[in-house]
Amino acid sequence: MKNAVLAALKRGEATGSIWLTTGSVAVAESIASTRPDAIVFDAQHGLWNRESLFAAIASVRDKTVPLVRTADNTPISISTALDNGALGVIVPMIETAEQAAGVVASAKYPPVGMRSSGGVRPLMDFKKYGAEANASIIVAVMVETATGVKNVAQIAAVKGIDMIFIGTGDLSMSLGTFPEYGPRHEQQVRKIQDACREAGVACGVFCGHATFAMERKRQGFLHMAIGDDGFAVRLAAAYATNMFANRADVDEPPLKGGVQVKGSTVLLTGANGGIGQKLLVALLAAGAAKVYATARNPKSLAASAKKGAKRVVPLALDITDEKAIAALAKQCRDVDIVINNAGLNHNTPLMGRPDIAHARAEIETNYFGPLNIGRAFAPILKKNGGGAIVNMLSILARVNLPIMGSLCASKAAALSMTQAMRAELAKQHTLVIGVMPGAVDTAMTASLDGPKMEPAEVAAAVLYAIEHGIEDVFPGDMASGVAAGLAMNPKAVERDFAKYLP
Ligand code: 3PY
Ligand code: MG
Repeated sequence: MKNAVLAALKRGEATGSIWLTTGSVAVAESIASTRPDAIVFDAQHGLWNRESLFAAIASVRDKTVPLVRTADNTPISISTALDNGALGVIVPMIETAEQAAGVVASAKYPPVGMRSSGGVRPLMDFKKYGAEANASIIVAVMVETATGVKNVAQIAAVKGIDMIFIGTGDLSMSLGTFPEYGPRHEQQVRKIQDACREAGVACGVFCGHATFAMERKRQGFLHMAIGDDGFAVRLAAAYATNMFANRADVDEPPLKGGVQVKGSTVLLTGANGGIGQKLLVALLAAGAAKVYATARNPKSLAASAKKGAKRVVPLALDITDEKAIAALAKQCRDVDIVINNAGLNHNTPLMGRPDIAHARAEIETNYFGPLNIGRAFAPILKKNGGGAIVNMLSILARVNLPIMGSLCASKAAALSMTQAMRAELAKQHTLVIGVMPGAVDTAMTASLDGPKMEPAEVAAAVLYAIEHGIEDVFPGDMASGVAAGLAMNPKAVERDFAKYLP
């Protein structure tokens, strides 16, 4: 009988478990497919019964190590778990060495203990099972009360205990530190760990999430609860529901709507670019009263201005020129909506360049440019009732594509800036939008292969976001797919993008 978690404990290597409370065989099988080191069926607080546990263990045991946190420390709770095929028990609320010795007796066959022989699974090949079980099954007890901590040295010294597992929730209740854990709680946790070290017994701890479990691993704990099924299901559902409802949390009020484009005055930078031209067309079609359309060379806007009759005001602007931005803000006092669309992409890597000239130029245009425009126009927007600022970012603000690494870094800076602008300008009711498209079919991406979305689609998504108050916009299937991937498995997305090297 192989037990990879027991072997790891003996080698002093840390493992992690997902705890299952929903009592669902389907959820158990699905979670096992993610290959955690162990799955802990929680029979103390979870919905498992004898039959569902039997079926669930069958559905996971070829992929992971099935363990059971028993309902309590009675022989029947312990033997039910083991007879169902669990490769270990984690017995809750142990406070004395006597109780710990009782757990060992219930979990081990004679002559070591007094576990009764039987059970559907063990009897399928009892000769083998009976011979191997005592040495292959993990016997863990939970210390999770002040009394348990007081007696932890004696508990750890009980022969046959493989691990003491700390229930941090109950411990904090018992110590009176709940809902904060705090230094007193941590002191007790470390006291348990020290006693385990002294006795040569493994120490595990409940963590709840993987980042904290990594910290506990660094601190020398050997088994961590790293997540649970209730949380996993809720997390994925909440991500989907909240994203779709354009809110951060179920308790947030529904979205209030955005800023009307019809009748508004808009400042649009980079109006002669691939997306800029389509934004201009879309703004006019939606009834914008006036669009200050800027470009470094305003002559390039002549045709658009003509089509827009008197509603388009073409202006020269280099967005890296602070003085020009200040002069523009003096001239355009009636702006309601600012669209920071101008951008620069040298399509070059960060490391494989002779110098940082491209990186610096992209930061100037993609970060300091919109920042200066935002700072210059925020007072105007405030005076005009709040309005909106739209920052044209890229999905590459969220993950770096090394063939254009410096562009990505500048967009990441601009994304962070967008969050700060949003926070600071909330009190003046300015809606701040970050637009993160994938590859768009413009001159900027001419050298790139692969699918690209139409600039008109991006423009449509921007106008929709302005009018509906959507803060984070992922136009198109590429961007929205990457955003979903980043929410689920950011490392996998990073590794995938890392393949695109110069
Ligand atoms: C606790 O934190 O008390 C536990 O038992 C973990 O489920
Ligand atoms: Mg507990």
